[in-house]
Amino acid sequence: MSLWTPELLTGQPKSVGLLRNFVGGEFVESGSTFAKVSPVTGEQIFDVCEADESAVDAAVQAAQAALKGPWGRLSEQERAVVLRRVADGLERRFEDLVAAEVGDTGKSISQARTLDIPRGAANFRAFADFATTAATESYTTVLPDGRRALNYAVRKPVGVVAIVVPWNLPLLLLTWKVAPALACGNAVVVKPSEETPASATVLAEVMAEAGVPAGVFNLVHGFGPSSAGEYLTRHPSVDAITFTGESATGTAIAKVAADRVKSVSFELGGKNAGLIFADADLDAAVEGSVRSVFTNGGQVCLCTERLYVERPIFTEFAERLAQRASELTYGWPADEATMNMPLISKQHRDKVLSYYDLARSEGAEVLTGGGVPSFGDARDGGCYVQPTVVTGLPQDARATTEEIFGPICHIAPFDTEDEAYALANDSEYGLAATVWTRDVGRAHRAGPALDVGIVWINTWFLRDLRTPFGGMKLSGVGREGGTHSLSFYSEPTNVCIELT
Ligand code: NAD
Ligand code: 6OD
Repeated sequence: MSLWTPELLTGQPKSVGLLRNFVGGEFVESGSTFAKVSPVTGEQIFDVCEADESAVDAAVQAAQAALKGPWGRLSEQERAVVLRRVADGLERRFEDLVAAEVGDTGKSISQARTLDIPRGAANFRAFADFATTAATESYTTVLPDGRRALNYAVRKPVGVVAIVVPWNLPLLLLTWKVAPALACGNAVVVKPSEETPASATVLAEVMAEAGVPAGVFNLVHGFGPSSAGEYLTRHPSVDAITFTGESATGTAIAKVAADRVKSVSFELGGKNAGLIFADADLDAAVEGSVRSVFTNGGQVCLCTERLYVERPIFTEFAERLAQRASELTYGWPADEATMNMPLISKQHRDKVLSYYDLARSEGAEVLTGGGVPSFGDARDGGCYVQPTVVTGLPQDARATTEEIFGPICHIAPFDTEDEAYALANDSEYGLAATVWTRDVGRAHRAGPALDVGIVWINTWFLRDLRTPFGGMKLSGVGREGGTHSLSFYSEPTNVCIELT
């Protein structure tokens, strides 16, 4: 019987499925199991096999063995054919992936259908294309004595890549790294979040169905410290680590990686600013800010948690944003109209609620929200909080400087363009910013002025997969996307031939 039933959408499945690790092309049980509960109801939905140290070692060895087989000798075009089969498979298993993703996260079915799952397949198609069309460098050298040489770079796989990802956009963030890693000829061991083991498991099924050679894609479930995440990132045969998650976890992994000088790519936390100028289309700025603050329950690294609004429109903007936040509909995930989703876990809900309390104790005025909704049904056992808008905090309050990762933003006024950039840049993080203006000159000034990896003008979370993606300061190390991914997931070797 399939594990991926529509019952998962209710957070109340009749039976609890077992999710296994995928090593060397086989689903295997290993070590103990842990319970995965629904954030919608708090009821258990899966038993998950936690990979112990020997299971992680077996996965890394399977990946090493796969690199010695045909996979390592395929051309980019041949690997691209396999990647496109994976994309086809993801599209064929679309509804299973929706059930898996919604079951694990409680996000709305409409978001899973329009964002999370389509991006999984799109990542494989995009990187199949990039890898087959990307050029490498070539130079002709002429020395003073007249000798000439041709230099050209060949791109080789890095080897075994460890991929460790979080729970907020599970399939999207996982495939964003698996697709380029495979396109470049690597073998991977992936460790999804303990909170979201399901869509990674469907991806493993799709890999097998698509004929990806055994050992090229391996999946280990478990936690971070003293569990699968740590065993994987400190495994001596892992050649590179790509990680998305909290900045503090990035620091822990960086220390482990430094011991063996492993190459790392880190996509980390954010405390993103939105700047609303008085000349902006106010309707668009309000609706755009509703999206950028509250999408996915505020649990997107790119979400806006600090809004700065030019003083003449501050009061109107704040009132309209608070009104729209209070209107966002609750509902079950299977209801297309649902807009609010639960936070991922009780632990994360407690953290977010502690920031609601902290904001109040630091002197915030709560314009809307600030508490927990009540349903009178099974969702009262879940992890919901109210979308919240606050104002009145100083720039250095903890609630305005620390990443909360929930459906809350603080609004403050500004008077000049330079002040707006200074306020936005006054952060330890540097991931994303959004600017709302109709002034073309300002739109072009904002990019260079803001110390972040991505600046959106009059939009949010619109992504061309060829562009560099990553963060500055505590928000990350390196860039992925298009040729930037190819640079991380491959090693160039320069070949120099003297032309006699
Ligand atoms: P997290 O850092 O707690 O966990 C992420 C992953 O790392 C999980 O799989 C976890 O099991 C694993 N892990 C934890 N400790 C580890 C360790 N010591 N060694 C190895 N692995 C370890 O993050 P989270 O709570 O799952 O996700 C939320 C965070 O992710 C937020 O800070 C958010 O901003 C960030 N994020 C960043 C981006 C980006 O692109 N910059 C995207 C999504 C999420
Ligand atoms: O769009 C992407 O590729 C991407 N990496 C998004 C990250 C979202 C963070 O939660």
